Order: sequence, then C-alpha cells, then structure tokens
Amino acid sequence: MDAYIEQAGLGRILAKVRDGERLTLEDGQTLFHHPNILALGYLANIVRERKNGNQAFFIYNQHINYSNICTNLCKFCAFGKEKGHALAYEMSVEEVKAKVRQRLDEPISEIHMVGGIHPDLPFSYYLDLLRGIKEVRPDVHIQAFTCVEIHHLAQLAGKPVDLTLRDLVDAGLGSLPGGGAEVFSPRIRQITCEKKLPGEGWLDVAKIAHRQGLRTNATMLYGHIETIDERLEHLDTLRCAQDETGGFLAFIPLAFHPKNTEMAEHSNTTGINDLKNIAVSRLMLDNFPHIKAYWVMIGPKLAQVALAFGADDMDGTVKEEVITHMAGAETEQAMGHKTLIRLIKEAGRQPVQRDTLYTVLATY
Ligand code: V47
Repeated sequence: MDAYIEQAGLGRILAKVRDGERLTLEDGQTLFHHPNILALGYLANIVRERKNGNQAFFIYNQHINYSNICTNLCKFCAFGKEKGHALAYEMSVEEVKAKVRQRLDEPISEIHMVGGIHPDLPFSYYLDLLRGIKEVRPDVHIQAFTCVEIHHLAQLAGKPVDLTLRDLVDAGLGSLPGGGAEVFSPRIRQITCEKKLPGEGWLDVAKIAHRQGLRTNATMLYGHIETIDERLEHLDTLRCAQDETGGFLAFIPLAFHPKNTEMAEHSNTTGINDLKNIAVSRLMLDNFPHIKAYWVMIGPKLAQVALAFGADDMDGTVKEEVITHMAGAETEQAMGHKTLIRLIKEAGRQPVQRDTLYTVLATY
C-alpha cells in the first residue's frame, strides 16, 4: 500500500502521518485537491486507528429542538423562522418534559437540545428547560445550546459567559454541541449569516466552556460557497484552539442541504466530497479525539463507508431530527440501535455504545 500512496504523489504526507508530524495548510490543499479518494482514506485511517483502534462509537440519544424562532435567519438554514411565521413554533417547558417522558422506556443517555436565537424568551426559560428535563430523567446527560445560543443566553442573563455557564450547569447542562460554527471566515459569515455571532465569538465561548471543565464539539458546514482555503483555515483555527484548551471531543463535518433555504440554487454535496471532508478533517485535526460521520446528513450507507475514511463515530439514534429534514434531508429522522450496530459490524468495526463523554457503556 505504501508504494500505492507514493505513486499517488502522497509519499511525503504518508511519512508525516506515520511519524505523527503535524500537517501544514499546504498539505491540506494537496489532500483536498487530490483525486484519489482511496489514498486519502488510507492516510486518514492510519490516524483513525491510532486514536480509536477498530472501535466505532454510537450513542443512544434524543434530539429536542425547543423552538425554531430565530432572529439570525441564516441563508443556509431552513429551520429558523421569524416570530409569527406560519411554521414558527416554541415548546413550553411542559411540552419538552412530555417529549422526554415519552421515551422513558428507552435507554437514552443523552438529550441533544438546540434551538434558534429567540427574540423574547427569558433566561429563566432555559434554566427551567434544563431543570425540567432532569426532573423527568435525572440520569440523562444534557448536551445543549450551541456557542451561539450560550452567547445569547449570557446577554439575557446580563452576566459574563463563565457565570452564565455556571448557572446552566447548576440547572443540569452537561456539555455543548458543536453547531453554529458554520465556516469561521468573515467573508462566508457576511454572505450567509450576517447576524450570527462571528467566528471569534464562537471560539471565545468554546474556550471559556473548556476552562470551566465543560467538553464541547465543533462542526463545519461545507458544500456551499466556501473555498478549500476557507475550510482549511476553519480546521486550523479549531486545531489551534484545541492546542490551547484540549476541550473539544468530536468534530462533525456537516454536509449542506440546500432545499427550502435561501441558498437553494446549490446542489447537494456528493459522496466523494463528503468522504474527503471526513478524511481531511481526520488528518488535519490531529488533536481531536473523534470525528463523526453524522448519518442524518450523509446517509447511513455513506456514514458506514466513512468508518474506513477517518470517522470513528456515527452519532446515534437521534429519534427526531428536524434541522436537516426541514432542509430536505431524505434520511430517516431516527435510527434503531440495532441498525447502528449492524451498520458498524458490516463495516468491519467493533460497535461501541458510549455516553456523551465517550465512556464505554457496551460493546457488541
Ligand atoms: O448549527 C443548518 C447546521 C447545525 C443546515 O455536536 C445545516 O455532536 C446542513 O450542529 N444543511 C445543527 N446543515 C446540527 C449540529 C449537530 C448535529 C449532530 C451532532 C452534533 C454534535 C451537532 O446544522 C447548525 C448548522 O450549522 N445547519 N442548516 C442545512 N441546511
């Protein structure tokens, strides 16, 4: 195989990968522009297996989107709606508790909860949401509120981010999901999500969370107007932040879904682009423990293949996905854990059911 990689012109990068040497942005360019996806997969798999062996993780989780009312109205998003819009909704704390109660007979270990930037819900609502979920399901880990939401909540609370996070943790928050990062490039943000918290703001919140002992994830929304350089800058920025704090758990490349968005003229991503983003992310983010192949966005079949291209985690059962489905996702909104186990086994990996912090709950 080494000869094959050398023939593909990737011998120098292979040597670096084998030696655990950090790849440069130039190496990233070479990889993103390289036509040989098998060679990229081979390289990424070296890092994947060094970090996670033959294990492929999944979690028994439930997504809850408490409200889609949003003042940011990003052009790539079909979920966020202005207050008063026919499709706008907000759940009461009781409604969220009812959603949790509905699944008490399932072994859910994580509730993943995000929403829009709501114009007038008070800070107490968010604290009550967390407390309410814990009342119904005391042992569940709540991974909630993106860095963008946390910044907004700090403004509502009238407190600095660290003290806001302390209040949220006291009410039941366990960790932060990776959404809202999009692409950090100011050019992209100006065109696609002008009102959203800038990249530096997102990173500041993540670093403050890490310093408070909270773990967080990170994402990148790819497959729209971003350039390869902008993707690599995004990855490099995350890599530098992780060098500083070590608080990121997983990186999740998010494939853009154009339907029902203001960027509907774009095409869906292709399988090769999806695999490339996973493989190059695995290679560039040498200090991230995990790379997720989020089956909701790239489909279960490609997510299974991605386990050989750098990914070591398929996310989980999800139960009720809304954000990607409003943007035309054709995948199911939930997946049974038996299906996840089968997909992983047939990919030649060992299925490992984990909790949010990657503690092993069961192996199959
Ligand atoms: O923040 C919005 C993105 C994110 C679209 O942390 C879109 O483990 C594609 O962050 N097409 C929400 N993507 C999802 C998310 C996530 C999902 C699974 C696991 C984790 C984790 C995080 O989805 C948003 C935004 O970046 N998004 N619109 C769209 N049309």
